[in-house]
This record gives sequence, C-alpha cells and structure tokens, in this order.
Amino acid sequence: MAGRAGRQYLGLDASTQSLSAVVVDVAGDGPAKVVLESSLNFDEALPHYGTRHGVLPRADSASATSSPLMWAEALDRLMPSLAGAGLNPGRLAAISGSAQQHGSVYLNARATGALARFDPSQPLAPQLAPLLSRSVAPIWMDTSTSVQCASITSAVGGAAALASRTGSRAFERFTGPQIRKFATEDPGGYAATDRIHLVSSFMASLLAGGHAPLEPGDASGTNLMDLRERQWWDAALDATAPGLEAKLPPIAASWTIVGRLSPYWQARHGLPAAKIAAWSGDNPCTLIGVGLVREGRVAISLGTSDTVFGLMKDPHVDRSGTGHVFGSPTGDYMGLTCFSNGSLARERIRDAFGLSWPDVSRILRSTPPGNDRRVLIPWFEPEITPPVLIPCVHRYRLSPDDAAGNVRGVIEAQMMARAIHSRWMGIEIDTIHATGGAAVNLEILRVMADVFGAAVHHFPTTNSAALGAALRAWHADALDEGHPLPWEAVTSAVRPDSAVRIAPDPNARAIYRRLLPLYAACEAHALGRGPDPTGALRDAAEMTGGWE
Ligand code: ADP
Ligand code: XUL
Repeated sequence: MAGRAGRQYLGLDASTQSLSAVVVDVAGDGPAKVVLESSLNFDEALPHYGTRHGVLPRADSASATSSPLMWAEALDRLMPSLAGAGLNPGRLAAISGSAQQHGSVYLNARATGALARFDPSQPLAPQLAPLLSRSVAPIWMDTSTSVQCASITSAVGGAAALASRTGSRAFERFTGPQIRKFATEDPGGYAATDRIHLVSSFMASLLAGGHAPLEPGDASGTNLMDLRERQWWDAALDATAPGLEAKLPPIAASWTIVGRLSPYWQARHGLPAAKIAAWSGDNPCTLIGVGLVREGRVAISLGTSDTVFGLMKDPHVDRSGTGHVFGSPTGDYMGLTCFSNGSLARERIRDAFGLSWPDVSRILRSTPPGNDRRVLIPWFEPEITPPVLIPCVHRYRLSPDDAAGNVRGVIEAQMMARAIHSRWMGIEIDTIHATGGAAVNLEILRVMADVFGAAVHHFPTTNSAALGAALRAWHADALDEGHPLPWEAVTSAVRPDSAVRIAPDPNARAIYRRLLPLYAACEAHALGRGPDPTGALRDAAEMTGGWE
C-alpha cells in the first residue's frame, strides 16, 4: 500500500526472567519479516538487583516480588542496542509490548508530570525511584493473598459470581487480591499511591512519557474487570480497596495508540517519535505470535510458567474454577490454564542430577513412554493448577536417586497435568502450537504430542510474545492510518517450522491414555483427596510387563 512500504515494528516482552525485543519489517501489506531478535537476561545483565530468575530475594515461598527499577533499567539498556542490529530508527513506525501478567507497580502523584520530563542526560532508573510509592512489584508467582481472595470472593457473592463476571475465581496472584493486601498491610503506602499499573501499562507509560491505559487482555488478570463490558466492575472495586477506581488506569481497546515515544527516548537513544500501541499480557501477545486468531487450536507456552491457551469467540467461563477467560487482543476472548512449576521445575531435576539440557534430551530419547508406571508430582514451588500453597514433591514407585526416571517423570507429569487441566476449555485438541524457552527441546515436544495425542507445531522463534507484540503494533498502526488489516493478514507470516512437525506415536499415545487416570489418582492422593495409587500403578505395570 502506497506510503506504507518498509515500515518497522518493535515488539518488546518484559517477561519474568528477561526483556526481549523482536523487530519486524513490513513492506506494503506484508507479510511481516523478522529482522531482529534480542534478549537481556535480568540476573545476568543487571546483577546489582540481586534477582534469581528475575525474582527479588524471597522471605518465604509464598511471596514473590520484582523490581520496577530493574525493568526500567533493562529498557534503557536494550533500546540503544537495537539500532544498527536490525532496527532502522528512520523506519520505526510503532512499538508495542508484552509483559508478565498480574504484576503491579505503584506510583505516587509526582509520576504524572515526571513521566513526561525525564532528563535524557541521566539514566532512567534513578529518575523513576522517587516516583514509586512501593519499591517492589508483587508478581504472578506470589501466593500470599489467600485471605484477601476469600474476602473479595465473599463480598461479591461467591466464587461463581466472581468467575462469571470477571472470567476467573479469585487467584492469589491476580492484581485485585494483591492490591487488597497492600492496602490493608500498608495503608500509608496505599494512600500515597496515585496510580497502580500492571507491568504492561507501566512499561508503556515509560515509553510514552505519560500514564498509559490498560487493555482487556491484561486487565482481565486482575479479578476486577467485567469481562463482557471490558470496564472495571464496581462490586469488585468496592470489595478490593477504598478509592481504587481513581488509582487504576482506564481500560482501552487493545489496538489503541496510547502516545508517541517520549522525548527522553528520542534524545537519549536517537529513536524517532514512533507510535506506542497499548501493551498487553504475555499470554495474549503469544496468542497472536503463534497465529491463533481463530478458534479450535491451542498453544502451549513452556516459559517460566507453562500455559495452555486458545482463542474463544464467546466467553465459556470454567465452572470448576481451574482456568481463566481473558480478553484476546483480537477483541475476542481466550481460555487459559497456568502452571507455575514449569521451566524452573525442569531445571530443578536437571540440576539435581548435574545434567545439561542435551543430557535431558538424551534421557528422554532413551527411556520408554510411561516411565514403567513411575510417577513424579513436581510441585517444587507453590502450584497454581491444581492449587497447592505449600510446596511438596511426591514420587510413586520412583526412587529420588533415579536420574533417568526423574527426568522422564517431570516431563510426563507436566504434560499430563497440562492435558487434564485444560479439558474445561472444551477444545478437541488435534494441533498444538508450542512456544517459550523450553520449546527448543524437541524431546519435550515429543512427550507433549504423545500425551495429548496431537500434532505439535514448533516455530522458528520461541520469542512468540515479543513477536505477537510487534504484530500488534503493526495492526494498531495500520488501523490508525486508516488501512485496517484482518488478523489473518497480520499473522500470515507466522508459520510453523516446516521441518519440525511432531506427530503423536500411536503406541506411546495408547500408553498415556491408560496412564492419564492413574496420574490423576496420584495428583488426588498428593492433594489428600484420594487413596494411594501405588498398588494400581504396580498392577498396571505387571499386567503389561512394564510396557504395552
Ligand atoms: P520467560 O519468558 O517466562 O522469562 P522463556 O520462555 O524465555 O521464559 O523460557 C526460559 C526457560 O527456557 C529457561 O528457564 C530454561 O529452563 C528453558 N530452556 C532453555 N533451553 C532449554 C532446553 N534446551 N530444554 C528445556 N528448557 C530449556
Ligand atoms: C498467566 C500467568 C503467567 C504470567 C507470566 O496467568 O500468571 O503466565 O503471565 O508469564
């Protein structure tokens, strides 16, 4: 299309462990071509914050916070490294972003003016510090708000009422319960708070030099948004904290242009006054980044958290209270189930036996599906799905010293839990779009294919959240220029890696079909809700001679 040739779009992803960037180049109506991928790991690049896996030192396993200053410094470090590495500042039309969901940043009243007036001769983080009314940001790994969840739930008329209105029953990591805890435990800090951002709208505000709105994809992770109205829900606001509505950003459409890159970034890093499109959560952005703009397929992201999600045209809220319905950046909805023991649990087993990732892959290749009916329940940290507040690891017929059995055990347990706890979405899963850092591991994807009985597609980039953000920037810019593009066109370049399509193996699939109810029995036992299934696992192994 005339006048729109050769534009570039930057997608950023402020995830748990890193800040990543993807730049796409779009000539005319596309397709988009990825010209740059870059990442800055918080622990490695910014060690002075003392984070481990992006989390500040933890007082106990229930609390988890990170540093807004670290995220700002990461942005200040990453932005200048992009020009010349694939980003052409003269062609940068728009920027959008993705961020870990649920985390919240608390700013005082001085922020409103100061965001627009950062001094480009000085780094960003020290200028931001006096604007924080709370020095840390609680993040999605925090499980310390059960009391607040209970009081919000009862104030709005019960879990079913909360879930049907907001898309989720109360969850400890959701922003509403986190805000209630802060308001109750530090009323002075809460009173000094003028604006509460999610990580997404905070990062967008830093770039735009003014308070950015939220959009429905991320706002639906708060227990505060009316899912269908896409506005804050009064009853939930009242149940959460006094005067809350005035402290929250407004909710705008996902494709809103929230401003232009502020003078700070232009003067300090030689960047243009590019449009800033609303940021969203990492899962909603990944939905776009793996091309799921129609119903019927699911994506599984294997990042710090593991998530299973798919687009929904109508919001079918989960009656069992396991999962969530969020807004989708397309204007539809998305169903999602989140598991906290994802990559860090895989790393725990890898490190316990002194292994490398290639060793893990080799073990998965050389051990049989079904693990000889030996089961590991890997709740090293509090688990979101199913809810487990006190970390506990259980083994059934499995020795803690058996390296191969534990490696296969952790991957099989994770994939079986992903399958069982996603059934509420009611999607007949025949194809899975796999992404996230661990999706480079094809042996893990093979177990996924066999457990789900579905073909697994793998993508050339595992930075799907940042890619989705870049594509959302393109979509928003095109709309703003008066040339709206269908989502199918925006995502037409998102093609699975044609060399890697993992089909399920019928024999392995049959083994997992029998193992799934036994795994569910192990979970029930570990949760104190059922008998010990060791005998049933042994009988099943003896009946089949160990294998099929
Ligand atoms: P997030 O976006 O949540 O910060 P990523 O999606 O970037 O996380 O994933 C990071 C994780 O990827 C690391 O914690 C690591 O455990 C995992 N990972 C990287 N390479 C491999 C591999 N070969 N096999 C399994 N996991 C891997
Ligand atoms: C989703 C969730 C995590 C975070 C971090 O509900 O809590 O997936 O978004 O990635």
